[in-house]
Amino acid sequence: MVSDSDIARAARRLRDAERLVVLTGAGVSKESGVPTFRDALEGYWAQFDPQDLATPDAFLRNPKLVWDWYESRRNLLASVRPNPGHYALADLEDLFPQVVIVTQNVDGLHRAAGSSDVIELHGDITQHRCYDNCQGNPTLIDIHELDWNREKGPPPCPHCGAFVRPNVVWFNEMLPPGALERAVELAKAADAVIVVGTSGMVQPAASLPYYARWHGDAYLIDVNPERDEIAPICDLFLQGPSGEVLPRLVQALRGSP
Ligand code: BV8
Repeated sequence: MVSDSDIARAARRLRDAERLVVLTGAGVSKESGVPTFRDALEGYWAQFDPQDLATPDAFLRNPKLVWDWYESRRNLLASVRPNPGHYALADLEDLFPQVVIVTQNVDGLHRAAGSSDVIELHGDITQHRCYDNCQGNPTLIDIHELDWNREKGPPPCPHCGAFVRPNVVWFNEMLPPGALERAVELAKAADAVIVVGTSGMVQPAASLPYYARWHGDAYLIDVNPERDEIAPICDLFLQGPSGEVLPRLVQALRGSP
């Protein structure tokens, strides 16, 4: 349980910040019921490692397997809601001139909670695009307008016939144009960075706190029930679940003189 004194200390150090960047990972959605990326997959999917499925090679090797995995994750998302941690991050916009959420998550829960400036580094699992981006990057496709034999896996692109795929960034794929560049500039210019719910193992997202550390004088806070790869370079480690820690932090910020 994070002490009240650490929460108060974080609030004191954040109070005068003007440019706040929040980097989130799968942990911030855990209390919404969304398994983290490194949680063991369940049921039929337990036999797979997400890192082996979230790749272009896996999709091209077995399009139906990968398509069905994303379909199962999208179906789960249809029943989940933002948790108090997402709402607390959205509330920060009332307390600071600039708050940008840079997320590795593909679940859309920050936007659903009301955050207005969200950079989705790894895309959005509820969107789909042509594998070849035949009409431009990205060529978004609304699969609800398509009629295809779902037993066969992904539908063909209505424009060019290539596979339709989830609009997410797979391993060994480039991040969306401009997203990483903006996130790096924001990290360098930030005067405070809060890192929430990430193991800090996936690049280039995990490098963002280092940009803030090396290129600026940002105050870095890490929120995670476990010590992650980012904690050692942070000024303050608030050890606990984000759904409990973040609302306490916002409450302290509202109450701080
Ligand atoms: C790229 C979308 C250039 C898909 C995802 C060797 C060394 C270093 C890097 C590499 C390397 N070899 C290859 C690379 C690059 C590779 C990479 O980083 N690999 C790593 C794994 C070794 N990266 C890439 O390929 C990236 N692209 O580099 O492009 C390039 C181009 C061409 C050729 C080469 C390079 C693209 C990476 C994007 C991958 N896509 N997601 C999908 O979701 O299906 S990443 C995936 O992992 C998710 O987005 C997830 O968010 C993300 C990171 O994981 P975390 O969010 O941290 O989640 P995790 O489960 O790990 O941790 C959860 C944390 O939450 C834990 O710490 C836990 O303690 C905490 N927690 C639990 N409960 C709570 C909590 N926290 C708070 N509250 C709680 N209640």
